[in-house]
Parts: sequence; C-alpha cells; structure tokens
Amino acid sequence: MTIKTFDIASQTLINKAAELGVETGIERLKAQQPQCGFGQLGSCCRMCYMGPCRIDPFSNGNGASKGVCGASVDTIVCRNLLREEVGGAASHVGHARHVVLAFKKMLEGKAPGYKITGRDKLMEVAGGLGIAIAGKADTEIALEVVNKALEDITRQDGEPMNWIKLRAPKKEVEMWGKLGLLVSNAHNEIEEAMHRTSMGNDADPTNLLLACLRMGIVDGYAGLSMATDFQDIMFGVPRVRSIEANMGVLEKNKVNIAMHGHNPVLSEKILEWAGRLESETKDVGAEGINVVGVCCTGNELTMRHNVPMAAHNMQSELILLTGAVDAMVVDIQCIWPSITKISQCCNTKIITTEASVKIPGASHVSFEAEHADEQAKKIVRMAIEAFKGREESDIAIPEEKSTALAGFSVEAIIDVLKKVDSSDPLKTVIDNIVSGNIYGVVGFAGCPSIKMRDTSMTDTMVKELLKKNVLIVTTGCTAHICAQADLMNPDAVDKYCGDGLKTVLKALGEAAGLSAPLPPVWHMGSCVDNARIATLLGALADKLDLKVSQLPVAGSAPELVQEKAMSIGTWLLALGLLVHIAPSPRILGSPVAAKVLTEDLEGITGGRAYVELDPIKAAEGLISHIAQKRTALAI
Ligand code: NFS
Ligand code: SF4
Repeated sequence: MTIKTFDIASQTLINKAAELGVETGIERLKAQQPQCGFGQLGSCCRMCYMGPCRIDPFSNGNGASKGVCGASVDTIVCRNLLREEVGGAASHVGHARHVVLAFKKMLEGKAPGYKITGRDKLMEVAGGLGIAIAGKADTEIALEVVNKALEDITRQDGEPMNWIKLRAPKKEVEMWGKLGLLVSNAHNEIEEAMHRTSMGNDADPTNLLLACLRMGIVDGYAGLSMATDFQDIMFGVPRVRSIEANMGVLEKNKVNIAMHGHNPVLSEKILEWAGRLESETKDVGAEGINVVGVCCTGNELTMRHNVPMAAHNMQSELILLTGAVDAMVVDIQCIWPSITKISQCCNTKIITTEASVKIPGASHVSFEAEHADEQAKKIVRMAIEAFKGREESDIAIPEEKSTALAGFSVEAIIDVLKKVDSSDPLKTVIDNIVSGNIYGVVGFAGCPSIKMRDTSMTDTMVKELLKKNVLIVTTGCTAHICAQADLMNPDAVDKYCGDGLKTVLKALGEAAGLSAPLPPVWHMGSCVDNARIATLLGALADKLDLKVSQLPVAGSAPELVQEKAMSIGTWLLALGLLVHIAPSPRILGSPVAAKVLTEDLEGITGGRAYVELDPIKAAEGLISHIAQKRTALAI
C-alpha cells in the first residue's frame, strides 16, 4: 500500500514527525500491511472458544467452509455486522443519555452550571411529544420531556419509541410498522442484539440483517435525534455564522486548549471558563486563551460559538506536533490512544474527563455535571500552567486556515428560506429541485480515513457533485474536510458550482442579507447532527406526501472509519436512502449480506448500500441515482 501526499497543513506536520522520529498513524498503517483479508470480508468469528474460526471465500470447498459449530459464512458476517452496529448505536445512545441526565440534574437543582438556552426548541419538542404546555413552568415541561426520553431506554411495553413518533417521517413510520422495525427501548435492543449474536443463537442471516436495521433506527432516534434535541435545548439552536478552520487557527502567544471528543456538556463549560480565567494567563506570559475544536466537539462549539474548528480526526495527532497545543481535553469517542505518546515530545497536557475513557499517560480530571464549574476551572488552570512548558523552538503552526459558514441547523435554514417565502419556506427548495437548479441533495457524513485521505476522497466527490448542481449538506469530520478545502464559503459558488446551483445560492444569500451567496456545502453540525439532515429530508417528504426514498437525494460516508458511521448509515438505509460507502463495509464475505444490502433492500425500504472507492466514479454513481429518482417523479 502506498500513501501519497496529504493536504499542505497535514503534510507539513507529517514531515515534522518524520524529522523528530515520532510515529503517527501513517507508519502504523504501513506496519499493518497487508491487513487481514478475513477481517476485511467480515468472515472471521471469535464468538466462542472453539474458535477463532475463519472462512476462506476462495477455498472452493477445499478449506473451511463452516465454523467449528457449523456457522455459515453468512451467519458469521451478519453477526459481526450487527455487533458493529451495536458499537455505533451504544455510543450514540450513551451520548444522548449522558446529555439527558445532565439536563435532568440541572432541572432538579443539582447542576447549577447549566440552564435552558433553547426555550423555543424545548417548546417545540414538548409539543411534538404531546405534552400539554399551558400554565406550566418551563422546568416542569422540561422534566416531562426528560421523562419521555428516559422512557425510550426503560419501557417494557413494546410501544414505539417516543423519539420515533416525534422525529420520523410519516410514511417511513408506517413502513417500519409493517416490517416489524418500530423499536421500543434502545437498551433492550442493544442487549438483545448482543444476546442473539453470541454463540448458538440467531443463525439466520436475513433475520440478523433485519436486526441491523432495527439497530440503525435505535441509533437514529434514541441516539442522534435525542442528543441533538437536548443539546439544542441546553446550549441553543445553532445559527449561521462565519468561522475559521484548519490548524492555522492556533495562536502562538496564547494558551491553546484543544477540545476533542463529542459532548458539549464538557466543552461548553471549558469554553466558558477559558473566558472567565483569561486574565490569569498574564502570570505565565501568555496573551489570553484560544479554545479550538477537534472532531465533533469542534463542530458543536463552532456551530454555537464560532470556536475555530482546528482539526479533523486524522489530524488529532498531527495538531499536537505544532508544539502549540498546551492542553488537549477529551471526553468520549474517536480519541486515539496514541496522543499521550505524541504529547510527550510536544509539551501537551492530555486531560481525560470520563471514568470510562482513560488513557495511559494522560492526566485525569473526572467531570460531572454537578461539579461542572469547579472541574472546568481546574482543567483550564491546568492548561494555563502547561503553557510554561512551551519550547519556543518546537513551535510550528501551519499557516493554512480557511473561513467557512457554519451553523446550518434546520431552524437556521428555514429562517433563510422564510425571507424568500415567509408562509411556505420549503417551497423555494422544492421549486428549485423541480426546475433542476438544485439537481439533488447529497449528505456527506463521517470520518477522514488515512486509507482514503491521499485520494482526497471527500473533497473530490463534493467538487464533482457541485459541478452537476447537487447541493451538499455535511456533518462530522467531513465538515472539517470541506471547511479546510474552502468549500463552505461564498467564493466556492463561482468556483465549483454548476449554473443552476449558482443562481439559487446567490438568490438565497441575497435574501438572507449576506450580500454574498450562501455556500454550496452546508455545515449542519456534528455526527449526532445527522439527525438534522434526516429532519430536513423528512420535512420535504412529508410536505410532498412522498417517501424519503422517492426524493432525489443520497448519502455518503466516503471515508468510513467508525462503527458509529455504520449505524448511522444503516439508519439512512432504513429511511430509504442510497448510501455510498468507502472503504467497503465488512460484508463482502457473505453472498447473502452483500446481495441484500446492495440490491434486495431497495425493494424493501427503498434504501441501498453502494460501495465505490474511486471518488469520480462514486460521484457519477450518485448522480445517476439522483437522475433515476428525478425521472420517476417526472421532473
Ligand atoms: Ni463522527 Fe465525530 Fe470524526 Fe468520524 Fe469521529 S469525530 S462522531 S465518528 S472521526 S466524523
Ligand atoms: Fe467458531 Fe462457531 Fe465459535 Fe464462531 S461461534 S468461533 S464460528 S465455533
């Protein structure tokens, strides 16, 4: 495997690592070559101690075609796939539960550091859940909302989740009811999925694949949608704003605190205390505090507070090599254990904050909502103290930084559209889709992968699609990639868009009073904010009385890394979307899984997985899918 070159900022720091003899993921990926073929096909099983068993797809009957227990390759692959989905859904449900419980503590007076910031959102959610509002105090309404959320991880009555009823599009709820996919309790689903995939239980590949769809729906509603709703209620609904991206946002003379992870319950407090303790930086010779964001917590902070988005996941080790990150504060998910080793040579203090996420070599400050102020103060002071360890000669901040517009929540998008048509905001989008000015919409989500980054998979695909007038919405680390590639600012319109899309974005920008076009790639948030994309699609489908699968839209996880991206992708499959994925998910060892997910599923939910590793061909595949949908709608 050859790895070519990366973007300039990353490459500068990769070179610095080489000079210093510091190992990064690039060397470790090389050292893993060749990666295990059984693993890539999903055809190895470790579910019991008669194994591990592996099935050779090329044995032609000569090698092992069954596990010791007789499990077929289809059983093995589908069981493994469901466990991947569990990993993803458990992460998102755990994230949502953490936010809900922090909010509950606040309502009970036990976490005084937090408040209700998004009151309108609270009322919208309460109304949607059927909670009577009149005559009640906000906290009373909020507690009822919390109880509805907790029902979705406790109820045993088999009733569909409250958050499905609140957020799922109508026709899909009907379809899921017929298919037996209306899940009730996220924790029960996760337990049952682990149970049924353990040795000697579910051996039917189709039954296991249906369970994968259920897990996707668990992720979508008890994970993504619930987390997004509560974060908006606690911290406010994002609004469109101008921000900066890439590692050039670090500031040489300031204490740089990199927030990395996912949970705004932590990062919001660190940001607040960084502001409150700014004057203390004088004592160590710094000129203030610069909080920057890495990965999804970066997206959360940028969408609500203009905090610069410094680095995506693949750059989370590289940013330390700038020598200018005084502290990297992490919570949950996507945190590479390698950072503590790298931090030793770069004078960075790595601070873990979750009891369940500790890393050897890091300092640990446990962070609980009850003591948020005290603990955030302590963490910020540790970062200020760490500034003293700076080595002037080690500092190498890349120059690269770009500007971008972020904060495209559904509410923010509707606000812009209302300026064109106040009584029927979605009409503008629909009219432009019908006229072909917007040929279609593709949502990009997920991670940057070292395996795909040298082909610039995401940026290349996005540029190809823009040429064909496809509007792009994005979340997660692909949002970082697009911001760094200058795809989220108004200048990108003339540079990359086809004529139709140019016309729409210019008109919308003017209506929004920006005196510039809207960007062609809309930053809709973190990975849990994929809920926002689904809400927007659902609103379009419900308004047109169509199924989501009939819309000229698609999704892409062009640099799949995380199990979380798999469970999100499966939710989108359940919603009826074409989901492009690269590299291939670990299903190709199973003829049944490959056929069901890439072909047959289309006849069931309307969704289909599409694996293509070449960015140009992948963009063409998405365009031809959109073309088919347009033809079917006679537009
Ligand atoms: Ni999403 Fe966010 Fe990034 Fe991938 Fe990780 S940070 S939750 S999983 S790597 S996009
Ligand atoms: Fe092998 Fe079956 Fe055990 Fe899996 S469950 S390791 S296939 S014997």
